[in-house]
Amino acid sequence: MRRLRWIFKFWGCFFFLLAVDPLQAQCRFVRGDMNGTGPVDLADAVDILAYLYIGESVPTCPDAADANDNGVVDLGDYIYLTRWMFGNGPPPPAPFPTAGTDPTPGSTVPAERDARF
Ligand SMILES: [Ca+2]
Ligand SMILES: [Ca+2]
Repeated sequence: MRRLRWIFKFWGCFFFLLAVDPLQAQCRFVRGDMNGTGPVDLADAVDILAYLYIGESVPTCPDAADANDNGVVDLGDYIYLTRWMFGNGPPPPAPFPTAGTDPTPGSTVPAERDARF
C-alpha cells in the first residue's frame, strides 16, 4: 500500500510538472510573422486585422502576432508592423528576423483571442 501511494505521488508530480512547464508553452517564432510563412510582410499585418476584427487567421503562435512585444495583440501591432515596413518605425523586437523563443516570457500572449474584439 505504501509503495502504491508513492507511485501515485511520483506520477502525479510528473504530470503536474508537464502541465505547468513554461518551456513547453513557448514556441519558436519570428516576431511579426503572424501567418507563419517565414518573412514578415504586409500579409502578416493584414492577418493581424483579420484576427482582431473578424476572427480569422488565428496565429499558431500568438506571440508572433504581438509585433511590439507588449503582451497583447491589438491594433498597435498592425500599426507597429506597417510603420516598420514603410520605413518610419523600428523593427520588431527579438526574436526577429530569425526564429527563436520569446526572450521576454513575462509578456507571453494568451492563446485565446482577446475578448474585447
Ligand atoms: Ca509572414
Ligand atoms: Ca502587441
